[in-house]
Amino acid sequence: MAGQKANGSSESVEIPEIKFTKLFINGGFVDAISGKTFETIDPRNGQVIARVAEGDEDDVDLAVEAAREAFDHGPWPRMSGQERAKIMMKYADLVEENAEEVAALDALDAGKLFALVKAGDIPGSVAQLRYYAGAADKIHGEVLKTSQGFQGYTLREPVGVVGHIIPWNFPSTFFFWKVAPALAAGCTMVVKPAEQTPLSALYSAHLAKMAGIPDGVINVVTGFGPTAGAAVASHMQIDKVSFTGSTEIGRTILKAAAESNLKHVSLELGGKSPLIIFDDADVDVAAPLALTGILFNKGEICVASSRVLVQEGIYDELVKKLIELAKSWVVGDPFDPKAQQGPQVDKNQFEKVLSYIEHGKREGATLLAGGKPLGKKGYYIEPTIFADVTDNMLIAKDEIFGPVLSLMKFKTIDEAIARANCTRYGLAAGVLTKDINTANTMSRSIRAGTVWINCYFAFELDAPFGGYKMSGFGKDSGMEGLYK
Ligand code: TXE
Repeated sequence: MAGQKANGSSESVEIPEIKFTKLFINGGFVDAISGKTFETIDPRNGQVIARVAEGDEDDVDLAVEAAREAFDHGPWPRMSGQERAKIMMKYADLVEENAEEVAALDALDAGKLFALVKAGDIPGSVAQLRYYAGAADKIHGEVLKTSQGFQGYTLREPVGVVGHIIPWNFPSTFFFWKVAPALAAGCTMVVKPAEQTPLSALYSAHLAKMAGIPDGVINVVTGFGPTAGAAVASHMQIDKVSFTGSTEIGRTILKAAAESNLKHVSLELGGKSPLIIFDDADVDVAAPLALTGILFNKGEICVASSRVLVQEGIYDELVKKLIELAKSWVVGDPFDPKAQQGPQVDKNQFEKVLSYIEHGKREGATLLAGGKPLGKKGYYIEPTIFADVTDNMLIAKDEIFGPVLSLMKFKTIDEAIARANCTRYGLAAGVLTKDINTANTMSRSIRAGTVWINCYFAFELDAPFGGYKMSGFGKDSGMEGLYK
């Protein structure tokens, strides 16, 4: 790595030189056809990190042409699973070897904690590549038991050219969550990273080339949602679009797919996940879990435990502990190893979160901690806790996507189930209890794709991930992520 020292950090983490800022199409880095570029901004200070090629419909056309050619006539879908696996393993090794540089790009672009990205997001991405590499030669169909003397079988075939539209909160993680299973299946693809965080996707495309992934298999078109993203969603030559982002844009994507070529769609959208803490839970375990459930990645995570429901018997004790912990929580420069929370990704998100905090105050929720921006520059926000939140308040209903926790008190298990389900979302939930019957009843009664019992954020490679209700449909991760 070369470059300046990370601003404000107490250790000598060097921020990387930005090497890749152009579109990656058919194995090479190219300017946008329009010649346009856009700024990617450092959320620590609002300054420009780099100017990046601004792809639009014409560039998406070129990228799809390359992906189409690579799928229809190229070697990738025609290789054996083992051959693809070998290249994917090499790709995983290269990501691992360059973990520090990729992590620094995500920290810089998204305000994510450098140490956590290096220790979590990047090893997780490497593991995804290795998991799906292992699956590449095990994609079988079935022999069917037919009547009347006929033989029948099914074959699992790659869906074709896939469009991946990804968000900014986990730039590398989502890149590999989407790319790895598609590679294993023999698909080719066009990735549209979020405009806030284009850098690690371009770097990862360069590593794909080094690993020997044939030209045209992975293409990356950086640019904005309404132009580049919309062109992916409505493209007649894309066979599937896999989207992670807001519910609002999820709806737009589905409409575009319906109105173009009826391409397959999978949507991983927002959430308003409840963490339900019963009287028999250990407060010393529950309080830190509840706090990190909302503050991890500064609340910019679709499964944040943004609603914490606490049974009345331990409510006071838990709230006291939670406030103590929130007060010692360190918000600071994402390159500083002592920081536990960096800045929100951009000015829009920063302002959105602050406006929800103001809503909470006006709606009559009790502010127990935080509630303000932090510092004079950058998009930092204090860890914020509201109590006495009712189900119909906006802060209980909308995905805030920031460090803002809504606390609610409940009496009975039936009340907990009803309130947990009182949301248009259904992505995840957590339950803390020592009673197996309570745990089982809750996990079957909560309408959410994932229910964690006595843990939170317990992501496993082989566990499928996806939502109910307006959190979307389709799956990422696990073998279902490969099949759906
Ligand atoms: O999301 P968008 P935004 C939620 C979270 C957040 C809110 C808004 O609540 O506060 O969404 O964030 C691309 N056609 N999540 O505005 O717009 C866009 O370029 C095609 C939850 O950033 O949905 C980016 O690549 N694509 C979430 C991606 O969609 C379009 C993660 C996501 O951006 C498009 C992020 C269009 N018309 C936000 N418009 C999660 N589930 O983890 C935008 N895009």
